[in-house]
Amino acid sequence: MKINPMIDRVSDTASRELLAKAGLECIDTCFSRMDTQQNQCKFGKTGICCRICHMGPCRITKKSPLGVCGANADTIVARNYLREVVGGTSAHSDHGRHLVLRLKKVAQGQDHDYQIKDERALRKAARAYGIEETGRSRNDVALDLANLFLGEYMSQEEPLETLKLAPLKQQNTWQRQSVAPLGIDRMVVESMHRTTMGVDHDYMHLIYQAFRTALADGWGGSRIALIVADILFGTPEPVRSDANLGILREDTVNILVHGHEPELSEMMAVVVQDPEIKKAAAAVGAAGVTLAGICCTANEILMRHGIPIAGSFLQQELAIITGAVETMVIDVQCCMPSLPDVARSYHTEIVSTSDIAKTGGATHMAFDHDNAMASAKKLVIRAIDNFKNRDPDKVAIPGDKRAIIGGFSVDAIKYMLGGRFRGSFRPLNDAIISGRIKGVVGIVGCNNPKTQVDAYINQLTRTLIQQDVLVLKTGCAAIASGKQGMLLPEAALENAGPGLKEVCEAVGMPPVLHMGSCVDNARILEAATEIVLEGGLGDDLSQIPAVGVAPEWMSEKAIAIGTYFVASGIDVVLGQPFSIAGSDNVRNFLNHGAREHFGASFHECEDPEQAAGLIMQLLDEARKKLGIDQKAERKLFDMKDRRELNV
Ligand code: CUV
Ligand code: SF4
Repeated sequence: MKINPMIDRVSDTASRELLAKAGLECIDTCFSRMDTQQNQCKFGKTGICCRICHMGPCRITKKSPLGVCGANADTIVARNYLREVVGGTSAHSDHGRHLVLRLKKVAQGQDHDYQIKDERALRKAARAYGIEETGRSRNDVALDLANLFLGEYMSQEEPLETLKLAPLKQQNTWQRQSVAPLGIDRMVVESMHRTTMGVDHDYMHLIYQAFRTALADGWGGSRIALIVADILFGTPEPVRSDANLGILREDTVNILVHGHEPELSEMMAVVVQDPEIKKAAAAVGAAGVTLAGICCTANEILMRHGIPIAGSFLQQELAIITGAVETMVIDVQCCMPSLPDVARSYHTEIVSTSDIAKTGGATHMAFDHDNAMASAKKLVIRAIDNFKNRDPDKVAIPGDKRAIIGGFSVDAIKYMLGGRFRGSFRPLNDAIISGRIKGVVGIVGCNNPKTQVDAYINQLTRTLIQQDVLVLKTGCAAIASGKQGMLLPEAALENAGPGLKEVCEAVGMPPVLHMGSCVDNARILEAATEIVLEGGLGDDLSQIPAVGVAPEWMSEKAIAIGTYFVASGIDVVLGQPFSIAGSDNVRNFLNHGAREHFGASFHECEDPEQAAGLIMQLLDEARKKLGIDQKAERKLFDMKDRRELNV
């Protein structure tokens, strides 16, 4: 789909200005490369291209319905789908693994730069996993927890311990359907084995393995990643900041951190406060150092430090085109290999830092985890040194930036709802039962240059809050709302329906909640679990009026996330379909059949208004089943009402 003129591929003014600048300066971006890639392969798109062995590649057509080995479309599509789930699961889980290994070092006293920042979170997690914590030192508890988490990766015969954090009935569903995952690493290796030539050919068997593997992501790697990040870096609390490229400053050294793993960015956030760094910046004539984030790293350091978000996935190239970025630090996931090419036209240095990720043309400076502070400092000093190379003639920083509030961990939501001493989801459950809030919808995932950036996400968000739906956000979908000013309670409340507005005002909660990065989608499951445990809305996740949406997704990670949502009983609406259209059987199961076994399925919907209609219908169905579809009296009960009710 060609969107013309070029600048209409993006929505916000900052991106529009920079895309126009890219045109004038003849800089290629993903948007122009999208055109070069026109007529993308329809075999790939529908999942019927197989490259698993070298008798192929094979593609399925009417005339050639079988690959050389005899594999049909169902087998090929299901195998490809499973491999994508494996890709996504690996990404989140490896991120989690790195954090667990860090926690272990900290617990062993081998780490001088990181500490256990949130002891309460540590002890809470320990209790959840049945680790004795009373009267024990925090390092002892942390070591046990780290070892337990490593076991979650390595377990060969026992299902994941983390599954026990789900409602009991949910666990039973997974048992009954035989999708309770064993160790994360085992699931990934086994899935790769099963999809290699001549192994697993039954499409249903393959889909079930995709569900099992995805659960090892949502209730394994991702959940573990966020638990450990909270312990090491602090559980997020609501924090004010700004979003969009207007946060860059002409008079400061500008450093962007981009990617996913929070270890380095956390350290950078600390280092830029160092008086020595401020002095070094002054020495090169800069007013200081501006640190900001791109993609999910942005979400991580926003949530914990209030550091501004420079932009989302499809703004990574545009950020460099401002001409005002000294250094872009990248690690893993969603960092485009084009970055050094774009940077070549400016003074920006792209520095890759992860041992597992190098990019041609980027400077590689491996992040020394054992000397994290010194490593982060080195990067900042290098950026300061680069300030003198900035060409003022090439600088154009857009004015667009919006105030935002982020940092809504489940603990923070509980606190908002009930206060420090009686934090609970009760007020939310009551609001859902009374119909003031119709349901909860998670809008998550990436941007994709196939459609206008942020357009679907933002329109859907508005329509849903107008219809009294509480919206939870993560990833680039959260950044989209931020850039539109919708992460500010006042602005969002203006757009909210009367019921949602009433509740949000009563408890002081915005109607659109920024819950973090991609791994933080597991926080949405955690919130859904709290709703179930609080009572009154069914006893497993499939019964609560909740839906997940990935409007503009592009990553394999989104496929894993969508799959673990459905496998957890939560319906998922996709703005563009998975690559499964080549098999009616696979598509039918994912879009319909899954409902019978898991209580949820996928839905494909390319139009945001239609999606909103579908979501309201799904929420209404859930409400009807729970018997809460009758219009409740539109009044919050006070103490007098309660006494009269005799409760
Ligand atoms: Ni991990 S996966 S584009 S940064 S949300 Fe953003 Fe989020 Fe998708 Fe990547
Ligand atoms: Fe072709 Fe079968 Fe080999 Fe796939 S596994 S490439 S379908 S021969």
